[in-house]
Order: sequence, then structure tokens, then C-alpha cells
Amino acid sequence: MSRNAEISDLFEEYANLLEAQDVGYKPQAYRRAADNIRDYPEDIEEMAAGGPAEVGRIPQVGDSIAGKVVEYFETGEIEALEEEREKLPVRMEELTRVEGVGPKTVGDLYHELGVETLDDLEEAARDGEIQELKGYGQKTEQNILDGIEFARTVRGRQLLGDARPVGEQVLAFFADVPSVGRCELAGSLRRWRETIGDVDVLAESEDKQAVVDAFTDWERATEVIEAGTDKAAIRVSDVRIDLRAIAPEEFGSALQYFTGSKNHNITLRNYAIERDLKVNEYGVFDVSEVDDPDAGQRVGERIAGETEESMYDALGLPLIAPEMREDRGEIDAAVAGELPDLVEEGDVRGDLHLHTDWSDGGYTVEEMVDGAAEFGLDYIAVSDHATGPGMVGGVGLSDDELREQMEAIRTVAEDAPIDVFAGVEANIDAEGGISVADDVLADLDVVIASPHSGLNGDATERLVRAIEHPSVDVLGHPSGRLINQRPGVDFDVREVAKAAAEHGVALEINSNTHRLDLWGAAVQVAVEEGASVAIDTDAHSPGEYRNVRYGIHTARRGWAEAGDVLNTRDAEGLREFCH
Ligand code: DGT
Ligand code: CA
Ligand code: CA
Ligand code: ZN
Repeated sequence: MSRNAEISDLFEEYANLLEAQDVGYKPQAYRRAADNIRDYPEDIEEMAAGGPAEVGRIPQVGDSIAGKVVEYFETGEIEALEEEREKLPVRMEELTRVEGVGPKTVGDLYHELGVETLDDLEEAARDGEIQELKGYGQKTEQNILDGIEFARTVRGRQLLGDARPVGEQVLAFFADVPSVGRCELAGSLRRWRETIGDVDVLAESEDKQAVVDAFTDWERATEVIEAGTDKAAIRVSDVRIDLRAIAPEEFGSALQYFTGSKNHNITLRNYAIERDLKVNEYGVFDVSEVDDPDAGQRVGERIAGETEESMYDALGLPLIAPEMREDRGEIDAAVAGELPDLVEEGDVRGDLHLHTDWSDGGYTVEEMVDGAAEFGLDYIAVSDHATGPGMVGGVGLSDDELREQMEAIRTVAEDAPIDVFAGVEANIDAEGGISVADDVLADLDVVIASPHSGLNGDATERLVRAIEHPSVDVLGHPSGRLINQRPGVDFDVREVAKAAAEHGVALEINSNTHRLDLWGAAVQVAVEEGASVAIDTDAHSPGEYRNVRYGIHTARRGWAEAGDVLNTRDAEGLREFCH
């Protein structure tokens, strides 16, 4: 995993600490370096292993900054940063999240009032201490007060892959709490959205207080944020978990409501109103005989609520899978009886994208094969990196090495318990060309082409050019985005999907939870255009095969059926597609 963002954050903090102490010009240099490190396509940790000169290849990163990068990976800290932190022991990142509070203000407020944290800041503002300071008026103080609440709520969104295991631990915890019946994840986590604001959990019980008490007493809770009579919020591993205890007859309606998305619920509610029905977290109510349906939450005759199926059924609709509840046409499709029969976790039979110690993976071909067999796959394609733009020196294979590896893979395949294909992950260069010789590509079974560094000019054109290459079978992580780190190239998904459908190329859903690339809305377009998708893990170790579920649920977010997914085919079917 790339640590570029981690280093980048440290340099941003360093820049802010310097600026807070009125150091001129240096902060700007560190900020520029931080930006470039964050966006640089090579792994900073690997570059640092090559020494400062290697790190210095990044634009705007001079000797002094490169030295600090190497120091950090060697010693675990940057001494200069530690010194500044000692001089100004404030929570810089947290405080500067308040709109209107920059590093200079943080410095002033620390020196004048001893403000170190958001709580300190709020107290100083409430006590009217800030408006007393030179250069700060009542208006500034009020702005700060207004901004604090928002700064508290915009804590960064967590990756699905970090939040999901926490949510599942909550379910396991409640499975052993006697007063709890049904227990389900709700919210964005149940929809498998790629980032999660907070984890929502619903627990069915006749004794709501007992559920709240058990939850807030959970040993994993590092903080109890709030606790009431029927709901509570705690923090576990930096993730906020909202719990609601629900009476049995309202469990289905609460689950429907709190699963969201908000926009799905709004569209569903409007659909219901046209039919004289009222939908909310307490049930579906027939309000045809009611004068004022808005007079209360539980007005009219209650016709559903105990299960989610009963909710949709009362509206004359089939159950809509949580992953589809994003208000992207799913209610119309349900009304028309045209909901897709979504791909399921057991449907995927092989993995086409994985790495071994021939490139940057940590395990041999045999180990990756055995791991795949153990995980239950029918086949894999070994697809190590080829050299090319964006590849760290030495990591990618040359054409000769690819031929050598191809032989080694064929040898392993002879005795393997599953089918093993020889593949490659070739780079798409800035012009849309492929970084491997055509004759080598032609001899490989599966060719993935992926962008790893910037594409010149029109990214759509470059990707389409790669798709048109006669040997390319899969377009790997098409945008190259890293969630919460870099946006990836901006391309016209529909155009790329059309080209992929025309040329028999599958678009990858990379299951690595930093990528999830393609994402749900893009998959939906791809499927509409008749393109296949390939759900791959990009595993660098056997343990990562299990990440495939994140890709499968992303495919479901894009309305994909098993038939839309290349690697639900058997080995023979795959061979045909890649021929
Ligand atoms: P998140 O937590 O930001 O990743 O996203 P969600 O979707 O989990 O949102 P959250 O936790 O604020 O609320 C959970 C669900 O509850 C949400 O998906 C829909 C429902 N909900 C919450 N607030 C509202 C609201 O004001 N209106 C409607 N219609 N639904 C809401
Ligand atoms: Ca949530
Ligand atoms: Ca919530
Ligand atoms: Zn890869």
C-alpha cells in the first residue's frame, strides 16, 4: 500500500507549524513538495529505500526534503517535525479544519490563550476570550463558533474496507447478547458504499435500554459519544457506530429507513404518497381514509413494518437490494418488473489480477496458486507488472523476463490443483500505447492493461486506444484513482464502455478497497452499454483473495448480473473471451 499520503500529511503539518510561527517562504516549499509526493505514481517507501537521490526525482523535492523522507522510513520520525511539534503542541489538523482558522490563527491562539484542541477553541470562543485579542473581533469569534460544529462532523470518511470489519464485529457482539433478536447493519455500510461516514446498526429488542447498556459497556468502545434510552453512539477503532434499538414490529421499517440512501427513501416516499400510502421508519400506513396524513408518524392503518420485504411488498414492489438503493432508477425498474438478478458472492470463479514475487508481490507463483485453490477459486491468471511508465525501477518485468515467467507459470500449471493462466499487467503509456512487445502479448493468455501514471491529453481517447489493441483483454483499474488520496483520470465512462463492448474487452472492478475502480455508478453505465466487467483482487498475497467481496458488492451497486461478469465463467469460457 502506498504511503505517499502519509508522508504528505506530515509535511503539510510541518508547513503549518512553521507558518504558525511566522517562518517565511519555507512553508510554501513544503506544501508544494507534499502535493507532489501525494500525487506521485511511485511508492515513496520504495523510492526512499533507494536513498535521497531516488526520492529527489519527485518534482519540487530537494535534498533537504528528500533527506527527511529517508529519515522517516529509517527511524520512524522526522526530527525537525518533532521539534516544531514540541514548540507548538497543538492539534494542527483538527484546528485548521474550522473554517477561517489558518495556521497563523492557531499560533496566535496558542500563544495568547493556550488553545491546543477543538475543545479549548470552543471554550475560548464561548468565554469571549478571542474577541479580546488584538486583530480579532466579535465577528471572527462568532464565525469560529459557527465553524466548530462542522469541523467536528467532517472527520474524514473511512474506507469501506476499514469500516466493514468493525461493523461485522458489532454484529458478532450482539449475536451473544440475549435480549437482542435480529441485528443488522444499515446505512452506507449495508449499501457497500466505498466510503463510510459512520456505521449504523439496528438491534431488535423488547428491552431497548438493556441493548443500549450492553453496547456502551462493550470492551471495544474507546469512547461513548452519546447514550439514550433507545439509541447510542460509540467509537471503535476511530469509527463512529450509531446503534438504534427497535421494537420487533417496526424492525423492517427501521431497517428500510436507516439503510437509505436518503434519496432512495425520498423517491420511495413520493411513490407511496401517489398511492395514498405513507412510508416512514415506523411502517407503511394506508392513509386513504385519513384527513391529514401529516398529523403524526403512525397515522392511518398500519399495513407493513415487521420485515423489509413486507415494506416493499405493501407498495407493490419486489425487494430492492440495498446496494441498488442510490436513486439511480431502481424504483422505476422495480415498478416495471425489470430489476436485475444481481451477481452474488458465490458466483465468481476465478481471479485475473494478482502479483507474485516476480514483481512486487510477496509470494511465489506456487504460493499464490495454492492460496487461490484454498480460497475456492477454479482458476487464476498470474498477471505481474510489466516495466513501463509509473513502474518503480526493477519491479516490472521486461519482455524477456515475461517470456521466462510464462514458462515458469506453464510448469507450475501442470501440477496445479486449479487452472493457471499466464497473464500480465501491462502499462498504458501516456499516449495509450502498451508497454510490452506485441509478440509477447500475443502469447499470453490474459492481458490486463492499466494506467499507472498520467495520460496525456484526452484520457478517454488513450483508454480507448488501449482497448483497441488486439491483445488486450481487461482494462485494469480504469481511472487509477486512490480513494481519499487521488481522484484518478477523468474519462467518459460511456465512451470507454462502448469501445470495451465493441472490442470484447472487460472493464475491471479492482476490489482493493483503496481503489474500487470501477465504482458502482460507472459499472451501471458499463453494463448498460453491454460491456463485461472483471472482478479482480489485485492480490499481492494469498490473504487478499478474500477482498473479492468488495468488488462483488461494487458490481451489485452497478446492477451487474452474473452474466455481465467475465470471471463468473468457467476456465473454458474465460479462454474463449480472451482468445
Ligand atoms: P454515511 O454515514 O455518511 O456514510 O451515509 P449513510 O447513508 O449511512 O447516512 P446516515 O448515517 O447519516 O443515515 C443513515 C440512513 O438514515 C440514511 O442512509 C437514510 C436515513 N436518514 C438519515 N437522515 C435522514 C434524513 O434526514 N432524511 C431521510 N429521508 N433519511 C435519512
Ligand atoms: Ca452511516
Ligand atoms: Ca448514522
Ligand atoms: Zn496490479
